[in-house]
Amino acid sequence: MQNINLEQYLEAELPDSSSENLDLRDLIISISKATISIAKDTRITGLKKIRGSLNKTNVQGEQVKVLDELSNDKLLKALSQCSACSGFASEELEEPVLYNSTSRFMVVADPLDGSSNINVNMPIGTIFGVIRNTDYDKSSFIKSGRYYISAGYSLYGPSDIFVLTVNNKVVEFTLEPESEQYYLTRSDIKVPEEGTVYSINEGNFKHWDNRIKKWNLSTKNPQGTSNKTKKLRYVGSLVADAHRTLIEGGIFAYPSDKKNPEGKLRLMYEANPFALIFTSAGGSAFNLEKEILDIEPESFHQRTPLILGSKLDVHDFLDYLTPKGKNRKENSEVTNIFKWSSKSINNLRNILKLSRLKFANKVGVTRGTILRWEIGSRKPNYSNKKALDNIYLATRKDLIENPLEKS
Ligand code: FDP
Repeated sequence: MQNINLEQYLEAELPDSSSENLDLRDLIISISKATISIAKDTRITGLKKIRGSLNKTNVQGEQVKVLDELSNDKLLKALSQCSACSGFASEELEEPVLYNSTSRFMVVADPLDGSSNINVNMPIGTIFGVIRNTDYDKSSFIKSGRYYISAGYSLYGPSDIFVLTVNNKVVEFTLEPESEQYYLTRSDIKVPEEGTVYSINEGNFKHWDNRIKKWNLSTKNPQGTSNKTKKLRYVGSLVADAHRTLIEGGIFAYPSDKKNPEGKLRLMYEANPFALIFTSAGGSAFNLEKEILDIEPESFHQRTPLILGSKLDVHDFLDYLTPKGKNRKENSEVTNIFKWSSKSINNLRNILKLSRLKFANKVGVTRGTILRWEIGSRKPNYSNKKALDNIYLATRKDLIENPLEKS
């Protein structure tokens, strides 16, 4: 396993047969190179005098650290040179940057996550998500997590690692510093069904809803009456806390509270990438009501509560809010699936000016199936939806309107 580098992994996972795969490979390599350069900075922040703050605040009113800005610049530059990337949006930019409106993908990122840990040499990271460019415009950034095709993060810690999800698989690479190459060190990561750690900022206890207080007390079990005690671990860098949860299981929670009524973490470049990674690895990712991937965003920098981790632990937490999973749904379809309804299928066929038979041939089903989808008596399955995605994306340059938006 040691000998497979990131390029080789991507060549096998995203074969040359499709130009979309080639674009995605290019994009991921560009991001990974920027993270290698950021990793080099993180090794010597004290020596390079880059562990302090700049005299300015970002769009969220938070103090910008020198390393925040350096990391953002590195991603911005790397992506501007990648022809597969149509635009970049990040925590450090008030507005997304558009390079080329017709390229296939958009990138969202938190260039340097956990910045309050820079000054004390604790783990920090870079988080990113890759979204399909469906609208040729900045509005492509404001999409639910179901539109993300890939996501990942770098964790700059004792080792520098790069965790990636494509095609529903989650893998980890470790940076070999001399050759400056990422090598595969964990393949097919699966979140354990239940874990022994809970991770939450307990300093916020007094601001929590009573039901969250109840969950917390039961989890830490101060009376020693329950047998479900867990250990507390909280680094305060999302990348580090989430990575431990991904590998060892358990729960990471940053709920909303009286101080942060919307939650603290950002939906587009913190919660959605981790939600895609956890869901792909068989774990769960919710706000306090629904799956993170199903949240329809209203603005790019919006915040959300984030509950991540082992299925059993996340559902146990949610049971304190909505007893016994009332109306709670989980959808394991995490790859490039748009929401295909009877109306959007019909819209797509009409825009392409195809008869039901011709359209059916393109999708690989019968004419009758198309009819049933369009009248709503049957729904496309997972691979049908992938075929519809591909038809939509392959012809998207000719599409004036997005059929998905009209459903
Ligand atoms: P930071 O403020 O240091 O940038 O996204 C912000 C974040 O770190 C996350 O990495 C981390 O999980 C969380 O905030 C920590 O917040 P608290 O200090 O409020 O616990």
